[in-house]
Amino acid sequence: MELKEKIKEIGREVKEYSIKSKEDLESFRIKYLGSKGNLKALYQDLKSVNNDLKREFGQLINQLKIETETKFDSFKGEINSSSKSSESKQGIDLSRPAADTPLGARHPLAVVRNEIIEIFKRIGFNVSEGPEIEDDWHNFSALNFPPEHPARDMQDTFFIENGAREMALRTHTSSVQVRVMENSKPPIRTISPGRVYRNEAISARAHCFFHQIEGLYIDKDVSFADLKQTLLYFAREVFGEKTEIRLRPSYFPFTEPSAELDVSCTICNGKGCNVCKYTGWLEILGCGMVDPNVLIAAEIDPEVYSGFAFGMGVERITQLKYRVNDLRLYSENDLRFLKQFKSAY
Ligand code: 2U9
Repeated sequence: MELKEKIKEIGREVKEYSIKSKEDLESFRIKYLGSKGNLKALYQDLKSVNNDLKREFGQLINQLKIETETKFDSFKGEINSSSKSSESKQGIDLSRPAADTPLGARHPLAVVRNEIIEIFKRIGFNVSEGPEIEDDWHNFSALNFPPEHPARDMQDTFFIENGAREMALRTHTSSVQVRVMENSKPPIRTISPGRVYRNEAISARAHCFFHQIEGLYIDKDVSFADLKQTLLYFAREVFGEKTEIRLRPSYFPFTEPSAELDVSCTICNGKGCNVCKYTGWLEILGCGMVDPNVLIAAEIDPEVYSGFAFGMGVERITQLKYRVNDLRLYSENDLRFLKQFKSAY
């Protein structure tokens, strides 16, 4: 057979060669690519071809070699991967339960914050958020803090230089509610959860930041009775339906009259124990009717509208619900502490 015919014939064979197993693949390699294989023989034959045909035939053999090697490589890949997966299929019991993936838990403060948010959402409150770096107006002046009020003192507030303008880390989320009042019209029913900052030495009972939820309701004819009933509903949702409340007079610049809310002790149900210091009551939040000066600052007419407001520390509520006695635990990221709070929220 003429060499050109031979090359074509081997080309056809290579194309049609059926490779179904590792053994087929090895036979294919030996037959065409091996040291005594057909391609080697073709190169041998090429030596005795006339010089003027050498170039053309050489190219044909090179082309065939590439096609043969490509076929070999692609079948090699296929056979390797299919044998691997069939091996692993045999090695694995697919009916076994999957390996346990350890689930994280929400932070206890987030659990309690979310629970409180849901309680107020159910009675028509929305949620508002705002900046943690505030100006004097939203953190103090609009909330009826006089210029000389001690809360503005360096010892209580973290001040920040911002060019010519002095800013502060907000000391309460009431500043968010000032913004809500400025940007919307009554009726307003909003709660503002968020982190707040106070310039305090860190101890078991104090931290330089903590979390608040403040509430604000402004409409026509909002009364102290509305405040009391809202807080009774809240206290019973958080601490159980047998919970009793009492209000004690207090003072805040932004509310008048102001009060503090106690709930019957969740440990002894009011009988007296060391948690409530034998009083039967636990203080949980501050509240009051929004001071007319605060309404005026936000351009809401106090002759037409009235409102109530309240504020609570999420750490305090969490401490009472889960008996956490050291505030530092909330920010130390100790997994032994954090893992204990698996919850729906
Ligand atoms: C506006 C007007 C009034 C929110 C209120 C309190 C009382 C209060 C403290 C509880 C513990 C802060 O986390 S705490 O240290 N808060 O006692 N907060 S009334 O009054 C407002 C809010 C917004 C516009």
